[in-house]
Amino acid sequence: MFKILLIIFSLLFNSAYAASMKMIGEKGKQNEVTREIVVKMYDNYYEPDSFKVNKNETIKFIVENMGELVHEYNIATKEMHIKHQPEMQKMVEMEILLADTIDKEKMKEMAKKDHAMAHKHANSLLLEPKEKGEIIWKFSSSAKLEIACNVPGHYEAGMVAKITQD
Ligand SMILES: [Cu+2]
Repeated sequence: MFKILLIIFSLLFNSAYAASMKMIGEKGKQNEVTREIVVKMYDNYYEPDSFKVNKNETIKFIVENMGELVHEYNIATKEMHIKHQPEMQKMVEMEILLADTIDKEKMKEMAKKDHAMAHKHANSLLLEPKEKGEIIWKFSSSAKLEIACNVPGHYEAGMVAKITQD
């Protein structure tokens, strides 16, 4: 039996982000899943590195971190990823996000002080090496999306997968 550890986190949740969340689709329901896609995360790329989805399709992504570093699996627009990156940098500076681990205690402590920090995002996973997670996502929007890792340096290194719609 493998241990599933889902770490869905956020920083600086705000209404602008909430508005853009709707633009990228929505959290899917298990009984509407039509496809399961297994994705492996390495240092620093995804396999597969591109996805074709149909409008309104609900997909379950089963994500496993095969690398030696912490990686993120985040479904969003390019603009949202770019905006999210300074927040990830802040997590590194606060020593919550380390190269190969996440300080979950510190993350919890921070969430107590700032409830915005505790808000869970349905569109992203942050996984330590050997961890697995799942995201069920309904592609109800036709926005241009990409899956990316916003751990500092990884996006720039090419840790991004394109999503295309028919
Ligand atoms: Cu990464």
